[in-house]
Amino acid sequence: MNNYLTFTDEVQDALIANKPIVALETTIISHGMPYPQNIEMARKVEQIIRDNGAVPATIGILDGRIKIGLNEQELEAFATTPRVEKVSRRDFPYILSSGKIGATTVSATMIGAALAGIEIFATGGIGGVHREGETTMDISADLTELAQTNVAVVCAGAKSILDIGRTLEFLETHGVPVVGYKTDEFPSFYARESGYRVDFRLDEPAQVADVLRKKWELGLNGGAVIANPVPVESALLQQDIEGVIQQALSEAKEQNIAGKKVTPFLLARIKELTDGRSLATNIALVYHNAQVAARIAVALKA
Ligand code: PSU
Ligand code: MN
Repeated sequence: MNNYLTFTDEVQDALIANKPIVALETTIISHGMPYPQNIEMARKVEQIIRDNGAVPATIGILDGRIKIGLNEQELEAFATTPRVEKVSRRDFPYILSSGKIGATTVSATMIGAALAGIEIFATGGIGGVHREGETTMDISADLTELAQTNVAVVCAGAKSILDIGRTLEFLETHGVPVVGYKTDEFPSFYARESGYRVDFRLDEPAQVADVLRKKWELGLNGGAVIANPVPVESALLQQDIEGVIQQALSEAKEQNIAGKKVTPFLLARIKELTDGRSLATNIALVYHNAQVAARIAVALKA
């Protein structure tokens, strides 16, 4: 196997036995949620994947190695170390070379997963084209990764801190299928609605697995977005959260927050401005995505 990868025994055994595996990212642990909710989420999401018949592989960069699967001590390091680097495709080689601790975003986790031969990845939401992205050119590297790397990302859509319309246009141009899992509407992370439709709706894990199999067997390289709305009981309403999002966005502008600091800043401010309700929603949707991702991973091996 690859010279740069270190596997936990659990993941290594699953790979050898051709068992279903679901990749997980570390940026949501290090930059997406506060301690201690982040470590509780990180542990529980792994358990949900096991309970649904797959093996979890949380991915991060540590000691100059790409870790495919983390032990308890490593998970805690990502949850508690004060200045963990946020790693997207651009940062990957430098962080590996430096020996620093690097939390992988969707783009970097897809790279790690693909190197390890893992096809399904569960997260919260993908990055996208930011609002005013047509002038700032702030477009997440998650989108260009989805254009080229063969990993399906199960997520609750894209946050409405983003320009969802342009995000979907970008994905279309780059040939990335956007599948609605039991939904006709593309979800907006905290909310089940966005005002935009998905390209295709599928209601069964086996159907999703079949689409992925056909895409990759045809050599149509790149990922897919499997959009899975947050469960009703945990959802916020888009109309209720829009004001909070506007405020967080204008504060980011006033404080000249730019580059990779934008998304973590907005997530943290939205949490404060909703008295923690957005965090509860965030955690609930990650759990739901893990469950659906595990079922798709199982179907893909059937
Ligand atoms: N969505 C969340 N929480 C997060 C992120 C997205 O709900 O922490 C992270 C993911 O790791 C995603 C990254 O890949 O933000 C996108 O960052 P940027 O917008 O800087 O590309
Ligand atoms: Mn950005």
